[in-house]
Amino acid sequence: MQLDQATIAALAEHLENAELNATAVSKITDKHPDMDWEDAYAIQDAIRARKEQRGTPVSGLKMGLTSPAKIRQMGVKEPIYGFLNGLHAYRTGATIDTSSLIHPKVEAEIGFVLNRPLKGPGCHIGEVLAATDYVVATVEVIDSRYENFKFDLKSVIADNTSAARYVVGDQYRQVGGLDLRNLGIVLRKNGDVATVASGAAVLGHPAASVAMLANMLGARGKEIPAGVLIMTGGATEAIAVEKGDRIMVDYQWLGSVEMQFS
Ligand code: OOG
Ligand code: MG
Repeated sequence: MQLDQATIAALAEHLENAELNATAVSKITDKHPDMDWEDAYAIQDAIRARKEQRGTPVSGLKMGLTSPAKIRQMGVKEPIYGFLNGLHAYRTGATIDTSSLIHPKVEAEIGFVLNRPLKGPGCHIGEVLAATDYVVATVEVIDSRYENFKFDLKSVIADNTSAARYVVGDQYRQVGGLDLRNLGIVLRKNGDVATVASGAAVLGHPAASVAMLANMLGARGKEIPAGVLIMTGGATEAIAVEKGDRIMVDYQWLGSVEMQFS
């Protein structure tokens, strides 16, 4: 760790305020170029603790930067993880208010829910599939708190990986017999196809993303709990949305997820 506790607390407050006030700020590594990975996750943890102290439920975990499309778009190479805010969960068909967001984008993701906890090291796809209760179609609405949606890895980890809202489909499928690598995804914006992907875009297999999460958490003495939503990261690149836009994402075998922005 390079930062002291007071600086970590101050940066957590700064970034959470940017989220709550929907105002962009400059990336924190500009002022703290020496911060390290542990500092970045410590700031994220402090934001999580602030929310939990206020009674905000943490409803799950997310991986990010797990597909070539996202890596190309954001210019940062390594998978990262964050947490999901239960107050920001929506069901398919929802209307999402853009006035409390800075510059939202949507990305199609495959969600997993486990029936037992998983902890690395050594977690692999087979273990994830054996522990999966169901998979579900999800769309994440990301909203970086950084100006122009530009950041480096440490800044975005501290900013809870741009997590803002998420929308969940209404078909829960067991993984037995599902070829998750060949699960086709078509994302349409206002009726036009904006981007397409396949499950294999996510680290070769979306369950590999869950395994990587278990291993990343295990390295920090933590685990993935059973029963929470795990978002495996955008299979597609993120598509900017604004007031009036309609998004519909079709997932082979998992139904569709729709939302509109007001
Ligand atoms: C960082 C969050 C990445 C994903 O699914 O790749 C993410 C960002 O792109 O702003 O959630
Ligand atoms: Mg995402």
